[in-house]
Amino acid sequence: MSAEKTIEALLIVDPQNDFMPGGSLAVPDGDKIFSPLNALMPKFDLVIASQDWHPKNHSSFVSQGGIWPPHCIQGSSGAEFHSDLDQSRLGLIVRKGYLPDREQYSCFDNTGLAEMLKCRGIRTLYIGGVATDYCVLQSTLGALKGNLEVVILTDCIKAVNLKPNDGQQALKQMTEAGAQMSKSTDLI
Ligand code: VGL
Ligand code: ZN
Repeated sequence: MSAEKTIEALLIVDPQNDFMPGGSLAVPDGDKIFSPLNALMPKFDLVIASQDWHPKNHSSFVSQGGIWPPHCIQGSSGAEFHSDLDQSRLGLIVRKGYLPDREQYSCFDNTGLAEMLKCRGIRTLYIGGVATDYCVLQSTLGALKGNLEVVILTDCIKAVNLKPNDGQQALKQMTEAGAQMSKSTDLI
């Protein structure tokens, strides 16, 4: 008899051109996540990446009364994964934000991801990506609600910081909700 191995997945939130330096909604130092995340991929049973995937008239855009510049428009180069992401190990891609009237910051909002992970026996989800204060935060809260254990990779996330403390606040909120914090270097 062998002890049951915990099956673990890595979720990389929105590693897309528009969120990287030079993109339309650039997250400062966003591209620094790739080197540690690529190095971690081989350790996981499943690597998932999400894609913000908006129609041209998405309600989050300033033109529609929202707060964001147009970003991650379906089929545009800005919506593509950044070239530094090692796509060879992606086992699953989750798209969100494709309905015009729905914000969908969370990868677990109406995507079926929690059920899918459960079907594959995954109980622990490591999370990196952008942005700490929006999609990483909301995806973490969604994963915890779905009864997954969550470990945030603190050196593999970057914040937009519309207000200077938003990233710090998000870390606090995720911790209080039950997420663990770890550096990727502690896992290798
Ligand atoms: C995001 C702002 C707008 C994110 C997505 O991926 O965190 N932020 N859309
Ligand atoms: Zn968006």
